[in-house]
Amino acid sequence: MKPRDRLRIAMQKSGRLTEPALDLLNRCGLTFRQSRDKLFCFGEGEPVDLLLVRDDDIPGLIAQGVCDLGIVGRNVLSEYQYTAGQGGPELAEWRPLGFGRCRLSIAVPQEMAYDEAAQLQGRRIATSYPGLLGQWLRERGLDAGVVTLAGSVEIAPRLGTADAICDLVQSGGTLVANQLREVEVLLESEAVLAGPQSLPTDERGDMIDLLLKRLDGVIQVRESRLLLLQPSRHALDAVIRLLPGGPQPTLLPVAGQPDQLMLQALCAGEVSWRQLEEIKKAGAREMFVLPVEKMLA
Ligand code: PRT
Ligand code: ZN
Repeated sequence: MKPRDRLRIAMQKSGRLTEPALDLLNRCGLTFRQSRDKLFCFGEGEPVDLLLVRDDDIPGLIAQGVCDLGIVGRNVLSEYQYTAGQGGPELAEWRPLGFGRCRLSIAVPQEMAYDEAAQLQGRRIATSYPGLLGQWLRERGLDAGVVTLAGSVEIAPRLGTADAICDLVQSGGTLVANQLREVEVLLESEAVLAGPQSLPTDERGDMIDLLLKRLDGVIQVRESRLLLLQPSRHALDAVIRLLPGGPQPTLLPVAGQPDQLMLQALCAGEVSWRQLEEIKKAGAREMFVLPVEKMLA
């Protein structure tokens, strides 16, 4: 294949991952001009283009070298490795992206007794994930019938085509609506940045490197807050002990108030009202919690 000098990222054309994936790329400073057929989006600033496809096609496109990276659910990536991708190049999960969270679980009809996996022996399980389910059964030495369905897996037990199902669960609402209950979790999933095991050695490798750094910054700030407050000098130790996790805080003098300090701390994750109230009680005032927009370590 002719070497490309622009990076190409595959993402879902239309579905649950589309909006958050595009938002994430935008936050990394990547913007795109959408083409008329909406399959290919040309990158405006950086040499990075998008290919909009069905999520199931993403691992294959990376394996074939049509795309350099892809944003896809771990569930789809892992399933590909066990099925269509077997014998092909190994794909790597470069970064977990923190959206599209769900789990691949086995669920049984509510009235079916279930205490342990051995009870699935000889049963029929409907799924769109035969690779992952097959592997899970093999690891436990279980022999169960895997009924592969493209969709509407949850109605299989009612139709009598399966005794149990193995499908994605998020809130659990679909299971409840179909009188099923979750009994085993096979995989915790979220959207991931997928790519080949090793980076290309040309400019695309450099571009991926840059993108990964920006991505790390974006993911980190998404979960970061900047905490500003004024502790009195004598309460400083007590206040610092109560700060949520993060790097060492910065301390500055406050003009005209020798007993006061200005403290600035980066916190990983939310800072709750309760935490603020406790810090205040320990001897701080003028407290602000600010979102962080960009960060480059
Ligand atoms: O057209 P294309 O093939 O691209 O889209 P798709 O229909 O295959 O995918 P889509 O958009 O439904 O999901 C894309 C990805 O989102 C999945 O591969 C998962 O990684 C992730 N994701 C997160 C989910 C869910 N949550 C989810 N709840 N994918 C599917 N579901 C379905 C699930 O299959 C079940 O039918 O939602 C139902 C369960 O939801 P709850 O909330 O009722 O438990
Ligand atoms: Zn799909």
